[in-house]
Amino acid sequence: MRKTSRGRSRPPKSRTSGQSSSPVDARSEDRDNRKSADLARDTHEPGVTMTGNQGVAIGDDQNSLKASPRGPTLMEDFLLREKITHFDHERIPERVVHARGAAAHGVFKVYEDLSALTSAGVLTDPKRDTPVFVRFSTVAGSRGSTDCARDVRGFAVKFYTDEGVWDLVGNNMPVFFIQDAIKFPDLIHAVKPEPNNEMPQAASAHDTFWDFVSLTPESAHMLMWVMSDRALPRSFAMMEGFGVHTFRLVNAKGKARFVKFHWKPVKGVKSLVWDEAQKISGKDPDFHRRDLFESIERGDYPEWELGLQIVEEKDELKFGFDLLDATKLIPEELVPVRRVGRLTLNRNPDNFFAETEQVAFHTGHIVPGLDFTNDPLLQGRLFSYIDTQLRRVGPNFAELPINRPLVPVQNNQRDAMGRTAINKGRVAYFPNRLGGGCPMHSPGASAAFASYAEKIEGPKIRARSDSFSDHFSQATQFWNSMADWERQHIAAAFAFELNQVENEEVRHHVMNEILVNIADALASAVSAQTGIQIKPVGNARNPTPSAPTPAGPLRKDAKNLSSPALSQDKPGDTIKGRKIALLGGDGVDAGHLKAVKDELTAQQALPELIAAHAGSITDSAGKPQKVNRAAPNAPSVVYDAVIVLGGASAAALAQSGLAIHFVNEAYRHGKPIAALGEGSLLLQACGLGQAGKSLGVIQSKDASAVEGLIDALLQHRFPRRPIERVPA
Ligand code: HDE
Repeated sequence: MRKTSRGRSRPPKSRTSGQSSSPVDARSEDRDNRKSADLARDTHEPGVTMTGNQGVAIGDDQNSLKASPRGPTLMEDFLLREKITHFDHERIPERVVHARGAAAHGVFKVYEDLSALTSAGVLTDPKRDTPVFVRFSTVAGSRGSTDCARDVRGFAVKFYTDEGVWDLVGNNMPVFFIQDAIKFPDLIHAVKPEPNNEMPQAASAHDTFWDFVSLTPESAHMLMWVMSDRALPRSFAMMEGFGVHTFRLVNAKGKARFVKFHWKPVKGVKSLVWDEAQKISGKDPDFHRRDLFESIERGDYPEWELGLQIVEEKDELKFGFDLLDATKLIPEELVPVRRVGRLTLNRNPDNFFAETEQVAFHTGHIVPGLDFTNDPLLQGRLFSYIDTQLRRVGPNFAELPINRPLVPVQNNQRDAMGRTAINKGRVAYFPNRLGGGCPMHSPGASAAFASYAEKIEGPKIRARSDSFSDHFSQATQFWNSMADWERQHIAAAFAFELNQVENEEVRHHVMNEILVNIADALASAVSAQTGIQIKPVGNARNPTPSAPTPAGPLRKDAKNLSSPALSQDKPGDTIKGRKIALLGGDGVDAGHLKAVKDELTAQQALPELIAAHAGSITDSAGKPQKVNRAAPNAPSVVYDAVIVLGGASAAALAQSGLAIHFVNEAYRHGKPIAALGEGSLLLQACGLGQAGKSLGVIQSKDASAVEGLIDALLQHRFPRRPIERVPA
């Protein structure tokens, strides 16, 4: 009677609904993915006959057992109790930070043998496909919050290597707010919703956050990143990833070098704008996870290259900042990023809870060939992650299918809640004779993990190195590296946040202890938008007198530092995966519609026809055309560009408030706009008839404007448009 099949749970059909041929490849790739095969052992089909948890068949799951049809429910009803109590226990504690996330399976492959640098198999064997599971997240919001909050994004990669699990638990920004782990609970308490009223959700724009950072000048550099558009990624696939800390690579001879890890997105680094992000948070709070899920389903696999910045040990102290200080980055212009391998995400999880929620990352999951440094933030994380997994997932978290390594786990750790292994034998200790000495130390020295024998000498002391005290030079460097429009966005973001802060003293201190020390132009732009006066406190050498860990002297060249690699002001080379709204209606020009769809689909972009209602419309040739979304369900904020099609539908669109708002809003957010033939009527109704190509507005009598639109989409956005008077 009990008929639960234990094969892969995914019916092949659900993977072939995409537009490209790649899902077929996905399935064959997937069969070769050893972690997918491993997970298949625990993946279940729904089965045909319903049973209880003990396997007994259930005949009625809709009525509880009662003393007569209108009588009380009986305690005897073991099926009711089993179902309800299991339901009551369905949740585990959400992550204290990074609660909201989305994840995918994939594979990593190194381009060439890096054994000169490391003995880690994942980085030395170019033939090896290492399965990975990658989870992206926001930091401050709770599990049900929005994807598009202004926030850092987590970028956590679990590599299932042949030598054990390696977790690279990074972010989409290369630096962090604080230098020492002991400050982390304070930072998080400050940024999370305020404890008296649990507001605001998933936002740093409130008093406690700015109070904390105004007294924590080491956060200045990271503040620049989170106030920049990097905090508003267009897609997970369009953001960089960073290991943040300096790690070590160690080769088979025991020679160590410092390394910074980077993930470089193949689609380039592209962002939303703030007004758009806020609106998406209402219209589609799942914007990023939907984008990730759908792109994988259709075979547009997100990809990144792994980059390494290598620093020889002898060069450790040559940079003018400390490599152990996580508030500093190594400019790519000083140490180039060597691209060494490729990460491809090609399969969605089967079950969000079992995989995305229960995956347990830990900075201490590393393999031979890698090692830590003394970065005090990293050192603290080494305590925190194991602790949080024990609390959140339980003592046997490492046994769960998503967490277990592909290699056997053999030790004398035993028992505890939820244990699945049935360990045989009477021996659970080492050394032993009774078990033949097993499991014993790894005989091949190179196969075993050995900590790098760094020489450490010094007093036991609760202090911070002076080399960590320049809190502003790299914040200035970030500002100097930005394009004009990126600077405007940063200043506007600071202004937005500070305008939400009620306490005048906090506002004053952010301005006069932090912003004035980063850049005069930033301080005056924020001052103009917030009304906070620039009145420096303290003296120039020690500009943050009230901070417990005040700033030290700046670098002499601070004002001139710049790292052009940090700017997003560069065209991309693909429009793959961009969503383009096609505005039409009954009588839409059939030729336009076909030409536009063909051209965009050939570029692997995603054209969607939007009309007044769902179902279909009739084109100028009298043929029905499927509508992808009804206008009220299709906000412009979830599209990358808009094309107003020609034909009889255009006149109606020019009279539609919804259509006018759609185009105005797209214009305001810098999105490319094209009008074909009569479609120009809608642009005129928006007052955009004269806006030209240089502003990303393209008009043509025929369908040729679509080519201009594709060029414009490669620019991503037109942030220099005059938008002050745009009513959207
Ligand atoms: Fe985390 N962090 N963190 N963090 N972190 C967690 O672990 C912590 C830090 C990062 O998708 C927690 O499983 C401390 C830096 C990511 O599951 C917790 C400190 C960076 C994720 C924790 C930091 C990160 C976490 C919460 C200061 C970038 C999500 C739930 C020393 C390099 C991983 C959990 C996922 C998650 C502690 C700072 C990245 C509590 C104490 C710096 C991507 O252990």
